[in-house]
Amino acid sequence: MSNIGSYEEKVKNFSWSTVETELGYTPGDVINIGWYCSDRICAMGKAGKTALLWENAQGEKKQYSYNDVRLYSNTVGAYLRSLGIHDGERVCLFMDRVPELYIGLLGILKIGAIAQPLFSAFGEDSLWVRLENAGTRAIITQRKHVSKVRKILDRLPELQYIIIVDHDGKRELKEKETAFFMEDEKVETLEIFPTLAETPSIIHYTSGTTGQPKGVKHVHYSLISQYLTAKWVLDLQENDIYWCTADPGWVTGTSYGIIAPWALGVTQCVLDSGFSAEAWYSFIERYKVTVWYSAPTAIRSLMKAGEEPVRRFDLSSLRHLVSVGEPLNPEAVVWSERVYGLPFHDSYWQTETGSIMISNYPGMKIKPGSMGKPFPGITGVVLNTQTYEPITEPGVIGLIAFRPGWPAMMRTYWNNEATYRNKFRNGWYLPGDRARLDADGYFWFVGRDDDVINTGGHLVSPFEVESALLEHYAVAESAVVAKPDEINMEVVKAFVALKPDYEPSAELELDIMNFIRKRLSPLAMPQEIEYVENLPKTRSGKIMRRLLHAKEWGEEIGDTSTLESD
Ligand code: 6R9
Repeated sequence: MSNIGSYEEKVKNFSWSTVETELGYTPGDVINIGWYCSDRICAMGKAGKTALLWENAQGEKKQYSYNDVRLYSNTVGAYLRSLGIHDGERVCLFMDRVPELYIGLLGILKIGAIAQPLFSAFGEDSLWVRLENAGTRAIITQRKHVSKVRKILDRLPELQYIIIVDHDGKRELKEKETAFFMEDEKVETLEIFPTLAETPSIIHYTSGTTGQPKGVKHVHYSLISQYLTAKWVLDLQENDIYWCTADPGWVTGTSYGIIAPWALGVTQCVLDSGFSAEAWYSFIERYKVTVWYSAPTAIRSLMKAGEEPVRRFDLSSLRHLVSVGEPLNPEAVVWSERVYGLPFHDSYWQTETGSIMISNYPGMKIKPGSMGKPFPGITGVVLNTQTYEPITEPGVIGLIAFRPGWPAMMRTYWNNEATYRNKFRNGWYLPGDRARLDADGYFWFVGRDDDVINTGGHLVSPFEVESALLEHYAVAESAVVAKPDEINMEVVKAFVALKPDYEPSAELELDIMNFIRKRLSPLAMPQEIEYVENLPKTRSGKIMRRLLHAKEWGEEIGDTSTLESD
């Protein structure tokens, strides 16, 4: 029997206050995610239960009980406090998927500070923009990533501490650096900061079309949504071994890779290593994974690897599969049902929504290619693009919209209230995606309503890449668009006009690619660079990305009346 039971029944009788009661929370009380994910589970008699099974690429293994998570998150909290870090201050987590990242997040939350998880693959520019915007006070990192922080340190006056979790003493600590070992001490008691429902918990950075990345501000009350969605969509149960393949630098890796499973007292496992079909299947076999939350890019890569590796491993422990991040191709659903004997269930949400909004629920009929239906308690519709009124006829494309008010909804964009306000029309929150509804009320994703590139589930802003390209010595101008890709759905493509003294060459192309990889990240790196003499522009001088995009996707170009040279 699934946790949700009947979807229709749950929609009819829904109330968030039932979750509050289940979690022993009364409005106005202290609610602290760090405490809920560790101390409370121990107090429920599960101190000895395994919270985390961890393994890295070298085969090194670690295991932590809920009591370990409680004690070590206390250790992190106490250490940060000893440095003078207090509630409301931003502490960045900049690490590979090491245990310190997962447990550290709870430690930060326990003292009421705000956690800012960032991908360790970020280069110095991507890192700087986000640390500067958040006014981050401390960064917790690993030796291998310190050099990136050092490069930008003098441009970050508010950054006081660089906390290194694996300092080996071989190299001297430099200015602002300090060594910290989570497992050196078990701090039995830590005074939990009395965070309330609306106290900020996490800032997650996400890319938009224009401007710098936006810091999405979440609060401790988001726990209510994350707990229930994980219970009903991921169907997490007492004896599950859960594997969320997402990195906590991405919202999926925190909402459903740290908070939800631990608030439910479930055992989860983490693989700190790159992708290969064999490595993943052998991980599932070794840990007897039962619930698997992954992404379409990974699923497409697994499809490409074929059925032969599937047969070499025992995957019989699997019982429920869920996907997020991009459109899940209907073929992927059909394939997984045939090959694993289980279909992937699509789920749709965003950094801004904080928790799953639309999904295919256990027990509900899956229509391959559809995202499913809104989560109980969520009013989700498709709006007319002109009037912002809900569309009632099935099959008509419009904007996805939600009635605000669910617990995990972002509270604002950090230092950017104007952009936040602009996400609402007629009292609806607009995630910026287009979809259509069918006669049964299922949502079918159509596309984004902006130029943001979704590469393998990661959002890349063309603006950010264009800005970085301009810093390259040979680039005069550039336009960045999405290009279709079999595995990643979209990849970054750059059209580049060179400065007068430079000639196009393959060498220069590689140099530009590497420049972006180092400055931003491997994901933001253009997979292709096309040299052009001039970029198509409007009469007012704006680059017409739409034109270049249409060319890449073989689409109609549409209205070009404002094109400069027509
Ligand atoms: C959790 C997460 C959000 C954007 C979202 C949409 C796309 C996410 C999807 C999907 C089609 C799905 N997206 N899930 N598109 N089907 N099931 O992905 O957060 O990184 O903020 O991205 O990703 O465009 O608006 P985030």
